[in-house]
Amino acid sequence: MVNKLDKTKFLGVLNGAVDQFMDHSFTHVINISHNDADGISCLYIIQNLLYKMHLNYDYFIYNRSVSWENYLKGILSNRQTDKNAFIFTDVGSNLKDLIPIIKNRKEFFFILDHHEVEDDLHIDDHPENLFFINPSIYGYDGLEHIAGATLTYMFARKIRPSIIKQGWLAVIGIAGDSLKSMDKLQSFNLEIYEELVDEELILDKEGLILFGSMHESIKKGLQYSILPFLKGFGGESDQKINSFLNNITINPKTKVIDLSNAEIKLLQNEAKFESLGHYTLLPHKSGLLKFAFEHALLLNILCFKNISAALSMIQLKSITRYAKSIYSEYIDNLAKNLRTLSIETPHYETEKAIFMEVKGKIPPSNWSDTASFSAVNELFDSNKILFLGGPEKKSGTIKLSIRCSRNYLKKNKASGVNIVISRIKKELGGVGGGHKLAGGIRLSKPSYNLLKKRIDEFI
Ligand SMILES: [Mn+2]
Repeated sequence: MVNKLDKTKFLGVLNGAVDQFMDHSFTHVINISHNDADGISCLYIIQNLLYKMHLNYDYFIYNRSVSWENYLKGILSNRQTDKNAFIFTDVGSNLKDLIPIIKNRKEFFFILDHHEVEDDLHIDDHPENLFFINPSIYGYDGLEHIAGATLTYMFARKIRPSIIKQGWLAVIGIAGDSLKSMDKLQSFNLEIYEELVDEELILDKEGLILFGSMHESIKKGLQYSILPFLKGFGGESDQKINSFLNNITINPKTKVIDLSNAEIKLLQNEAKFESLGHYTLLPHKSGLLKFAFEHALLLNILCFKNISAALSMIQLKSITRYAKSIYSEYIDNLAKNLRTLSIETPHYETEKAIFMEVKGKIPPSNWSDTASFSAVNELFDSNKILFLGGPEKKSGTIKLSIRCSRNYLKKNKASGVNIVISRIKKELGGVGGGHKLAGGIRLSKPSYNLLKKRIDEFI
């Protein structure tokens, strides 16, 4: 669904929902949010709002792996009252499944989401107890213009302006979802960011961008930057990086953020890359957690490993030893995997697709993230779709992570990853799905061989 930008209409719907939420004087509110950095940021914004409003609340995390029907079965109570409300944040806009459930309930439902709406359901058909706020319907791009946490922050701030103090959470959501330096923000993300900078609630800095390792020394920065991934440095040995830096007379122990302008210039010239931009510091935090991008990345990693650790990290001023070790291990693996991938030549390539068969070279549990970051870093021809994977023992199938770059999407609006996956499933079977930029599929070995032959028909 591609619509013309309609700011007035979107803000009208947002304000309407805000008025309804304030007028109803609910007694109990349940927030359901997504298990990633953006979702957890939404959760804390809503919790702060409800606390300020002296409302009782509960929260649940939804990882979108079960159907809404099964998930909500465990949450919806037999006793229904219109004094209760649900707020769904960043959990997708699966109205086809949700509306039949909501229609039969007395509670009010507020859905705040920035994911693209797949089902073509008319807003006029919505039940009266549903308030559906999704800027993508009004032409906004959920990845570029408005994070889930940005939308949630806008909603909460209209109800209690003092929520601005929790605005840093929106920046965590933006950093976690957009994977871009802060000079590239647009639209509502940019609007709220500028206000938070003006209010000195966050600090905006300009410098060398080595995301993933902004809190580290320049030696570790080069070695473990995942955005950009620096070919020839990323995942390489200590000795190689140290001798490079010593040769150009930069102390390997200098912190990335303490490099002088002259040192940054020298480094970029000698290492042949360009990576200047803006990053955010959170004044009330220290160490790794002071860096918005790294804080968000840590939340995204912990969400898969240990959701309670992720939730507690929001409230902590400095990182725990446990979280630090998980973070280091993740970054170390990712940098090494990206290195492996960047020195491999494609195993099979067509006009429109690249296949990388990485079994034995990259552990299967890392396939998805390696594929994602290789797409974000454009380690491959960005005019092609990447299929990364190989045989998976436990399912006896070929498991593929499928990615394209944002540049690819700009040029090929009609065939994002999700569309390619549904065409493959229709012709060759298999299980899988995804969104525009990323997805995955499991296929039988014969189907996989056919896929390689016929891939350009599906793209
Ligand atoms: Mn999100």
